[in-house]
Amino acid sequence: MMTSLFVSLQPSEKCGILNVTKITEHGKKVRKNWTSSWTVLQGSLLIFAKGQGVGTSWFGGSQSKPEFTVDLRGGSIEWASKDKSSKKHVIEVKTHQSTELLIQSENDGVINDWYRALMDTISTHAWE
Ligand code: I3S
Repeated sequence: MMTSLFVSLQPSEKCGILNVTKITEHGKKVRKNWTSSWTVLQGSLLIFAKGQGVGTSWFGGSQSKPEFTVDLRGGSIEWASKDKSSKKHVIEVKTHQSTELLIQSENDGVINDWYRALMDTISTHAWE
């Protein structure tokens, strides 16, 4: 008899490499600093680590650690307008603490998947 193994991934759990910059921190505008970041969506948290490239060690490994984390509960996302960035495929993430980030990928399939996952997260993780 066959045994099936089901790996249950929540729709809001996702990881990959994205370009990211903060644009506002606690309501204050900050200078853009685009960096390539290993990005993890886990529960309501969006976690960024320094880009290590695909296939190298991840959190818990010796080479990569979380740099910055935002809680998406109470936040919102939208496609960034042209005045926010000249890049294409840019999502603007606003947190409840008035920190704003831009995340971007050159690949529209990749960024569309992130958009969906972030939307799912924001709509399913309400404040407890
Ligand atoms: O919105 P801005 O200020 O035109 O953003 C650009 C600048 O941050 C620029 O850096 P410097 O002003 O430090 O040279 C960056 O290199 C650009 O990437 C920023 O614009 P985009 O449109 O790429 O988000």
